[in-house]
Amino acid sequence: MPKLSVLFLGPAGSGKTLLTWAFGRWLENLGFAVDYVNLDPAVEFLPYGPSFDARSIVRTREVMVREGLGPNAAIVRAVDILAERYGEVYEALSKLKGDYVLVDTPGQMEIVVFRPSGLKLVELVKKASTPVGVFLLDSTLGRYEAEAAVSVLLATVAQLRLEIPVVPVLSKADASGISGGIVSSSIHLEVEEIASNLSKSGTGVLSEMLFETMNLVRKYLRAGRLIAVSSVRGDGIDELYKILHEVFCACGDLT
Ligand SMILES: Nc1nc2c(ncn2[C@@H]2O[C@H](COP(=O)(O)OP(=O)(O)OP(=O)(O)O)[C@@H](O)[C@H]2O)c(=O)[nH]1
Ligand SMILES: [Mg+2]
Repeated sequence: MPKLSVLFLGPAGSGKTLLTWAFGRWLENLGFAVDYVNLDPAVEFLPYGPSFDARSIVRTREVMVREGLGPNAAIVRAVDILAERYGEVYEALSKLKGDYVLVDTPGQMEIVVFRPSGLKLVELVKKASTPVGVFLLDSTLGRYEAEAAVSVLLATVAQLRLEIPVVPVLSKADASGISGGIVSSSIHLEVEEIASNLSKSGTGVLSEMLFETMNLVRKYLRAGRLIAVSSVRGDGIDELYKILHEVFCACGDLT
């Protein structure tokens, strides 16, 4: 039974699939055996060779045609079908023998984080291994400070929902001009500084809200710092590995 799994979570297009590949390649270069698991029935192209592929059970495109559904309803239905056939998924997951199992999740993060079928699939990963989530937010979407705050808060929500440790990570560092690696040594201070800047610029309610949510973040978020990665250049991936290792160790499952 594999011991350590990493679930790549995040909004559509945030870079989950490419980071699954880039992180796996990095681990393989260190000599680890890696199993890749694709839980996205909608994906057309995968850069990695999956040990288990949700599309062996259901494909979103086929569900669209068969049930006359639009793309969003079809992916929801496809993930429901996958969760209904949980026995097959669990059997495949429990047979994996790699040192690490990297789990690529569907584009629509709300399916994984909020719908029972997504939660069921995460439960199966939890049953078969010790999981840590990596919550990606695309660093090219807006001001870096705002992305940092949002990624920390969304990672906290995912953690509360999935009941696994979740590490926030800014993706696509190369495209936004951030150097990969640690962008803030303390998430706590970072978010407080952002809140204080918002307060100075007159956005009082937002600032107050961020201060309030800091208590939640401080209490529940496991990684003490925020990092950025580039799957294209490969930078920041060593820091991601260090953080995940710390979280796995804190879970007491590394022997
Ligand atoms: N420049 C740059 N582009 C990236 C990086 N990671 C992903 N991308 C690009 O972002 C787009 C989406 O990447 P994916 O890895 O497919 O993202 P995803 O979150 O798996 O997407 P969905 O599963 O469809 O939600 C692709 O065009 C990637 O090439 C990165 O580190 N740097
Ligand atoms: Mg993907």
